[in-house]
Amino acid sequence: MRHSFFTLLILTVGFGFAQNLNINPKPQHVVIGDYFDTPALFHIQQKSTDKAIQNLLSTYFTNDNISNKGFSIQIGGVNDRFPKKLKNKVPKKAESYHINISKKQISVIGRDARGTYYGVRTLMALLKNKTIPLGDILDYPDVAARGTVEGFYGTPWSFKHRMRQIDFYGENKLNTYIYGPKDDPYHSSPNWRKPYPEKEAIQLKKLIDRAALNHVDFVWAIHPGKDIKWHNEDRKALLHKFELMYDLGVRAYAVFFDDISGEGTNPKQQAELLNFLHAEFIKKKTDVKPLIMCPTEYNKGWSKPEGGYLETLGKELHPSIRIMWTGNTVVADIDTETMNWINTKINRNAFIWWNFPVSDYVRNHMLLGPAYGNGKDIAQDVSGFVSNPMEHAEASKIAIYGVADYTWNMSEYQPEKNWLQALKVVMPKSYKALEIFATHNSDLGPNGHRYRREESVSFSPIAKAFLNDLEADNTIENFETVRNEFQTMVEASYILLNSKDNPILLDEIRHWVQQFKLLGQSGLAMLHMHTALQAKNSDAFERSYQAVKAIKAEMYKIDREENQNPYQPGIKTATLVIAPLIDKSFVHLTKTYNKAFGKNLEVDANYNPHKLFTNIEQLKNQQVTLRDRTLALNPPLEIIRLSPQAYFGFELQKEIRVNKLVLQLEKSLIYNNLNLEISTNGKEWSEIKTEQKDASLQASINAKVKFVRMKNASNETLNGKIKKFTVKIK
Ligand code: LTM
Repeated sequence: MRHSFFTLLILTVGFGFAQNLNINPKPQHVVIGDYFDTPALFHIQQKSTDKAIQNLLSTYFTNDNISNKGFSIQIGGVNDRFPKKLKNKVPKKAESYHINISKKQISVIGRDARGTYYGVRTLMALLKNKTIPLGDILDYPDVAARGTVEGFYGTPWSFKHRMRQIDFYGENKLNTYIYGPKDDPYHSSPNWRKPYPEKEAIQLKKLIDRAALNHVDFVWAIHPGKDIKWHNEDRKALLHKFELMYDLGVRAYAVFFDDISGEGTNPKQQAELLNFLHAEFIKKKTDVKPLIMCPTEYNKGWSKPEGGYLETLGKELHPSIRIMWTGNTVVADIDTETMNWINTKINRNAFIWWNFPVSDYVRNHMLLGPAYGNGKDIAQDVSGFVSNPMEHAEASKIAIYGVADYTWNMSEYQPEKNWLQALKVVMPKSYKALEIFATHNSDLGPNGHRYRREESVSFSPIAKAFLNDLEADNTIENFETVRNEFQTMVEASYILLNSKDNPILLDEIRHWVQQFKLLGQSGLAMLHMHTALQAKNSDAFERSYQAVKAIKAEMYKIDREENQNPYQPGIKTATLVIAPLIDKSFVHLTKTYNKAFGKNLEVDANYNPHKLFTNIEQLKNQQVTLRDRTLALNPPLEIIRLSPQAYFGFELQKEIRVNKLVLQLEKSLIYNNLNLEISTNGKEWSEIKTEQKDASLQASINAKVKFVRMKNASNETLNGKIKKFTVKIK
C-alpha cells in the first residue's frame, strides 16, 4: 500500500484527472481517495457476464495473474447478488455502471449487459496503471446512440480497417457503427436488391460478430432511392434483403434517402415503406432495434418549407423510427437552435449525422484536427450522434476518439485535451511528431460546403508578424521562431516516415507527410534567400532560390502522381498558414532581389486565377481546379437543382482562347435542354454547337472568351448530379 491513511475525496473530476486515469470517454462521476499499488494476482468472480465481457477479460486475466488468493474482483449486473448499498449507486440510466474499489475488492455492477461491459472496460483501463484509486466511479452515457456512419463517397473501408474500427469503438464505449458506404453497390443502386456475393457476405458476418463482441450495434444501411419503384415488388425486394442481412446476423437497420432525385424522394411513399418495414420486419422479429432513416432533405439549407417534406415524415413515420439530420447545412456543427428547429418539424429528437472528419469533398486534404464546434448542451435533444469519417479509417480515429468523449460526457468535453490524448493512442511512441504534423493538417481549404477548421493555431500570429516585418522591410523579430518551426516540420516528418508505431496509419498519411517534409525544407530554403539578400550575396540568394523551385517541383510531382482521384486529386498540406507564408515570402524576396540586383528571376505566385461563374446558390462556393491547362469544376457529390435559366460555368481571368468543353451529368439530367454559351463580357452570349458523345456533352470551341457556361434552356427544373465539367484553355 502506497499510503496508509485512506481518505475519500469527493471530486468533481477535472479532465486532466480523468486523463491520468487513462479513461476515454471521461467518466461522469468519480469519487476517490488514496491510491494503492495495482495487484499482481487476481481472483475474478463473474456473476452474470456475457461473451463480450468474457472475451474482454481473457485479454488481461490469464493463468499468469489469476489465483484463488488473488485480489477479488466481482463482476455482474443489478440483478446479481451484491451489497444493496453498492447496487443502489448504479445510475438509473441505460448502459450505466458503478465500480466500487475498496482495499479488499473491486465490484463492477452494470445496469444492463452493456453497462457491465462498459464497467469492465473502465476496470481494464484502471488496471493498466501502476496504482489504482480507492473509491467509486458512477458512469453512464449522455447520448443513447454514439459512433460512426461509414457514409462517405470514395473507396469504402477495407475489411481489416473495419475490424480495427469496431475494436476501437468497443474500447471507447461507442455503441453504433452504421454501415452505409456510398460506393458499396449492394448497399445502393444498382444492386441493393441482390444478395452480397459469398466473399462479401462472409466478411460482413465476421464484422457483425466482432461488433457483438464489442457491444457495438452493427447497423446495416440500404440506399434504394435512386431507382426504387413504389410498387409491391420493390417493397418485397427490400424485405427480402433485410431477411438476408438478418441471416448474416444484422439486428439493426437504416434506410438512406440522401443524395437522390426523382421518384424516390416522395416523403409519403418513403414513410409508407418505412412503416411497412417497421410493421412487417422490425416488430415481428422482436430482437431488432428501431429503424433509422436518412431523409432526402437532411439539412435545413435543403428543406423546402413549401413541400412539407419533413413535416410529412414527422407526422407519418412510426414514432420509433429515428430520423437523421446533418444540421443547418450539409456539413455543419450542431447547436440547440439547430435541434429545436428540426425536432419541432419531425416530432422527435433527430439523430445527428455529423459530417466530420469526412473529406470526400476535399480529398486532397488530411483532416487531423480535434473534433470541436458542437454545442455542449444538446445531449437531451438528440436521439443519436454519429460521425461520418474520412476514407482514411485509421487517421479518422483521431476525431472519432473525440466523438466518443463528447457523446458520453458532453458538458465536460475538452476538444484540445482529448485530441492530444488521441494522438498518443494512435501513435503511442511518435505522438509528438504526429502532433506537429496534425497541428498543420486540419483545415479543408476553400470548399463548396464552406466548412473550415482551425489550423496552425499558435503559429498563425507568428507567421503574420513575420510577413508584416518582411514586407515592410523591417528587422524580422521572430525569424528564429519561424526557422525552428520549419526545422521541426522536417524533423517530425522524418520521425513519422521512419516510425514503426502504427504502420497502418503511416500508410494512409505517408504522401501527406512527404509533402509536409518538402514544405518545411522549402521554408528553410526561403529563409536562406532572406539571409543571402541581407548579406547582398547574389550567389547564395540564387542557389536558395533554385532550391525552393526544385523542392516545389518535387512537391508538384507528388501532387500529380499520388491520390489521383477524379474529384480533388493530389496531396495538399498545411494550406492555411504555412504554405501561404512560404509562397508570399518567396514572391516578395524574389521581387526585392530582382529590383536590387537588376535581375529577372521568375516569380510564380502559383494560384488559379479563374473562377466559377454561376447563379445556382448550391454551387456558389464550389471550387475550380486548373491542371495541365484543363479548368475543371470540382464535381459536387450532391444533387444539384437547375431551375429554368440556371447556369454554371467559368469566368476566366481575362479573354483566353478556349478549346474543348466536356459536360458529363448523371443520367437523370437531359442534355437536350442544356445550352452551351460563351461571352467576352458576361452580358452578350453566343450559343455554341454541341454533340453528345461518350455519355457526355462536348463542344469544340476555339475562340477567345472570358466566360463560358451551361444554361438550362428549358422551362423545367432539372435535378441531378454533375459528374464532370471541364474546359481546355490555352
Ligand atoms: O451527408 C449526407 C447525409 N450524405 C452525403 C454523404 O454521403 C457525404 O459523405 C457528405 C460529405 O460530402 N455529404 C453528403 O451529402
